[in-house]
Amino acid sequence: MKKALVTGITGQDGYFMAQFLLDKGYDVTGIVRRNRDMRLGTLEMLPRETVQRIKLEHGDVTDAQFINNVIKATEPDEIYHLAAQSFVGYSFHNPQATLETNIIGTLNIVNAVKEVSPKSRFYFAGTSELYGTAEKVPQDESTPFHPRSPYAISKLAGYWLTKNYREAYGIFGANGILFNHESEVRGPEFVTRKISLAAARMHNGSREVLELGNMNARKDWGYAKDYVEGMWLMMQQKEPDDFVLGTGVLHTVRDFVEGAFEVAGMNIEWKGNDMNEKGFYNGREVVSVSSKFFRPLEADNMLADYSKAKRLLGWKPKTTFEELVKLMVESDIKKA
Ligand code: NAP
Ligand code: F7E
Repeated sequence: MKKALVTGITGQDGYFMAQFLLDKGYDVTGIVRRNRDMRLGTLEMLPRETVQRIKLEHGDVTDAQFINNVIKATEPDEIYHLAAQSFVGYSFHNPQATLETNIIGTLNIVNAVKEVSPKSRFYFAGTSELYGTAEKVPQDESTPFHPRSPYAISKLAGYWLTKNYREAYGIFGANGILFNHESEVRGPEFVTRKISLAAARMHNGSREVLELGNMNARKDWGYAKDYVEGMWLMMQQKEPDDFVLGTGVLHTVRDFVEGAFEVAGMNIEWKGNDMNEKGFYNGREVVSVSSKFFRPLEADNMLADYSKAKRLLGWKPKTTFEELVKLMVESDIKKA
């Protein structure tokens, strides 16, 4: 039986990765941060019998000794390093914590692979944020990077650590360069889930106003479940390599709002521009713009060219933008 170690198993991608690997017959170990309530994040949304099949190790990826011990004891065939401070907006407020978790956490793992488990294959959760202000549209594996946030800078270091340990010590280190991927278990601070949750509450009678930041921001949004399969495929290749995963389709935050409210049975009418833009349903204000949610810098024009993944991994996204919006809002309506 193949063994996998997943960091960040209590996050969005960890939720889908854990199920994917269990379905493939892997023996799965997950790293979980201790908290006083012993909460398990997204894993709590899985059936209890599924969670019981996962071995949990409590610790922090910034703790080198802990990481060394777990990797030495487990000797996993594959390590999916998904743990990160992943919220771009927060990284502007707390760059130090972001860099510590994302850089030192990654260093600890590649170093443990080199020292105590050199046969373990390593996946690094890289991001389209590396492109920042993109010099070429769409972006592929050879597009130059220009990170525009402390988060993106931390991920650039992780990307290069993975490549450096691959080249210097021969570890199997694969870099996924993944564009935005969302789901029904996305963290509530990310814009798609913030919108789907608000649309669901309003569908169920709430009379709130949803405050958003940059409505013109355009993202290449896919479904997280499709992307974990791509991560796994990268780890089944003969040689470690870097791969872009995305959809190749751009939508604005405004498009997401319109789609989500439509699924909730509310057609939005827009009035005003820029900071004065507002969305109305039946004459009532339901969406407004607030400076609170703007960032000092935006990463723009990020559109995936995933042709290498398609050619070499046989990977392509299965879920359209419309299907993604629908499944998120319907899930939130059910839960609300
Ligand atoms: P997420 O939902 O924010 O999950 C992050 C996970 O990391 C959580 O399980 C969190 O644990 C854990 N974590 C954070 N700091 C830790 C630490 N110091 N020690 C141990 N665990 C720690 O992120 P996601 O959306 O699943 O993304 C997975 C990975 O892909 C991340 O590395 C992210 O940067 C990257 N990525 C995501 C996207 C995307 O669109 N989703 C795109 C490109 C790359 P707690 O539950 O304790 O907080
Ligand atoms: O923002 C705009 C915001 O926070 C998306 C992470 O998984 O994907 C994710 O990072 C866009 C940005 O995700 C609000 O300015 C407008 O342009 O949902 P987000 P993100 O920053 O793209 C990348 C690929 C990762 O690697 C990250 O880990 O939406 N936006 N109004 C807003 N964003 C938020 N959060 N809240 C708003 O009210």
